[in-house]
Amino acid sequence: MHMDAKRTPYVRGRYEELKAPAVGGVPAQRLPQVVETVSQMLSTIEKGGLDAAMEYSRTLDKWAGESIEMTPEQMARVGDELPAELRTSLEAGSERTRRFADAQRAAMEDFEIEVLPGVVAGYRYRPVPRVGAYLPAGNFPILSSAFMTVGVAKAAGVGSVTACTPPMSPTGGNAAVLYSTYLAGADRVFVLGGVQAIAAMAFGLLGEQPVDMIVGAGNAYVTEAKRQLFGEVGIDLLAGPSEVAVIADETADAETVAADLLGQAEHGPQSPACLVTTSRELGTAVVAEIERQLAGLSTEYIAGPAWRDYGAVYWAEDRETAVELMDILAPEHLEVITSDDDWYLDNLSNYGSVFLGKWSTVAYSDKGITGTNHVLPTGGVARSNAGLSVSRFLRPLTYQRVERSATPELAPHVERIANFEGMAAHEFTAALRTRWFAADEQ
Ligand code: HSO
Ligand code: ZN
Repeated sequence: MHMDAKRTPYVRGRYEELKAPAVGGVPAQRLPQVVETVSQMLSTIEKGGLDAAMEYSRTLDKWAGESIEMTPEQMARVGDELPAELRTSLEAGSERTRRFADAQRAAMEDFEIEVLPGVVAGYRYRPVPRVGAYLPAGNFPILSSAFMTVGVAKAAGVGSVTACTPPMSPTGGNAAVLYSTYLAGADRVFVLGGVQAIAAMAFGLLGEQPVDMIVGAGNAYVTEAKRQLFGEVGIDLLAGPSEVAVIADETADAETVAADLLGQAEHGPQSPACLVTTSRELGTAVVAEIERQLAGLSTEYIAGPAWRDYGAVYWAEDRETAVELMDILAPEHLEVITSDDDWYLDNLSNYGSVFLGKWSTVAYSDKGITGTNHVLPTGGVARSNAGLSVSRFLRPLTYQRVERSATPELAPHVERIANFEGMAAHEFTAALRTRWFAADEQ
């Protein structure tokens, strides 16, 4: 997410770097060793089928169980051992994410216009038939991921949603991840992780046809598997390290800004966190406050290196310059803590999801508690793509209806263009309509 000194963009106003990243730049994607390993695993699994996938699960994830599919009876009981309060919070996250997605679905209306007299065109939204959701359970088992992937797919009307989550013990998955998956309404759930899970879903090894689309974040190997399978199967996006950026002015307080920057730096040692501020005083105070908070943070071993290597603070002379800088960064998450947050909302263009005001924080959405999705574009991809939402699972499929009377407005154009291109068969399809029309055929 950081601005690359070699490609310093044109920004109208003045700005200065108050804290430069030590490394900076987006962490390298497509590491040759990862590319090679994943490619070999995919071809082994494509040839060897489920047996090969299971073999990887046994060696890489120490799976020792019989069936990897959770039965409906097992799923109904996965929450039994969890603390009741945690269950309540997960239920809140699941329910709110679903509420937001249901409302978005209801707002997505089919569309039809008369393009010219006698020609009607439109589209109808149709859900992707089969979706596979990957639910990681590594260092941090992200409990809300199922709401964002499985739950939103179900809200979009996807008929079959298969979920895969890695084994966390020789015979089972992470109970809390599975409970979230249950709440989100997955149709089938498998305890299978990594590249083997992505391959099994894409190649149709789980007793069903291949899935049409794979969604959900994972480690570098999972992401690389999705990249290599793209084209064969639909992919939501390729997530890099989670990112946060904040725009703040002199009305923001350094403690809040520092906490929210560290709140995502904790994801990994390559997670960028960036502040753009119109107040030098605030910028300097945040740099000091981050060091103070890091000293007491149990995840300092992750957030500390992330901040030192990828953390940045920019001062911008005015809010227009702040917006230009931020639109270049195009961060995954963006917080705005200023005296006029709505002005920024109206003027910013590139971000995955924006959080307005000091009472809002990224973690609220991370955990599903405000209802918006946390599967969002990273590494500047927010310039071209939005995050996951029901619209990603719904395809606007077009149709057209043409009446006889419209023929003189259609066929001659197509005949002329096709003829010029040398596409004789195309030309004939239109010429045939002209002939029928002239013969007064109904
Ligand atoms: N920030 C992550 C999602 C998450 N973080 C969930 C914590 N829990 C990607 O948006
Ligand atoms: Zn997060």
